[in-house]
Amino acid sequence: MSDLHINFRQASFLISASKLKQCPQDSHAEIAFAGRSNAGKSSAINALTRNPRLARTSKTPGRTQLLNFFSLNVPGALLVDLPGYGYAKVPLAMQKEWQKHLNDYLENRDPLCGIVLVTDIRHPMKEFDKMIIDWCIASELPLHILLTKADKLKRNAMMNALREAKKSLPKHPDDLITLQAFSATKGDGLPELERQLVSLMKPLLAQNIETTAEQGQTPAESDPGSQ
Ligand SMILES: Nc1nc2c(ncn2[C@@H]2O[C@H](COP(=O)(O)OP(=O)(O)OP(=O)(O)O)[C@@H](O)[C@H]2O)c(=O)[nH]1
Ligand SMILES: [Mg+2]
Repeated sequence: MSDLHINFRQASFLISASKLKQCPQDSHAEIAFAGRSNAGKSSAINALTRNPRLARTSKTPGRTQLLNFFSLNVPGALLVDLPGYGYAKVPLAMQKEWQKHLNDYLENRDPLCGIVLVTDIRHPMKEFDKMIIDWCIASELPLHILLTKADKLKRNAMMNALREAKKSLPKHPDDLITLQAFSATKGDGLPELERQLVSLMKPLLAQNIETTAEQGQTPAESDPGSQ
């Protein structure tokens, strides 16, 4: 596994999808960034990849309306910027349509190996966040919670918010849920986020390399994903 070095700085835009069927086939380890509209998902991806122009960010909530896929340097390693949830100004019918596709993606996307839930540290764990947390526990999908915009709080308030958020989590298996304070603006918490993502993606990527080697292929030539 040691030659498998995931470099988040080598990320590039791959494709946008509005439904599961359009999602890329050659994915082997995928991490999706979920969260309420305007929480800071796209900004977190840009901070992680050190590319401020990679995912589009905006002061206008509801900016990301599609599932946007970004590929990393290791074949089959993808990050996904999910549409924000709960933006009231989007017509209800459209919100329902997004929700349907989002649910379909979460329920049926085989290469999905973890969720990063992005939530504002000043008012975390709203209804959508709780829904994602419950869903991850029920489906035993690893969840990493980013309490973002931590730069808006003083250190004590930040530590309190982190402690309170931890306490508010429902009962879950050890190691299934991790949690950290984060700031996309300042880059605080990046090493921890990187470490967490690598630990979620690496086993699947290594497994894919092994399987394709057994089949006498290079990972890039490998069979399309298990969609
Ligand atoms: N101070 C501060 N502002 C942030 C941080 N992260 C994001 N923002 C700001 O929050 C706003 C929303 O950020 P986005 O990254 O576009 O949020 P999003 O979750 O992708 O939003 P949607 O695509 O609408 O769902 C922007 O004005 C960002 O500049 C942060 O860590 N600190
Ligand atoms: Mg966005």
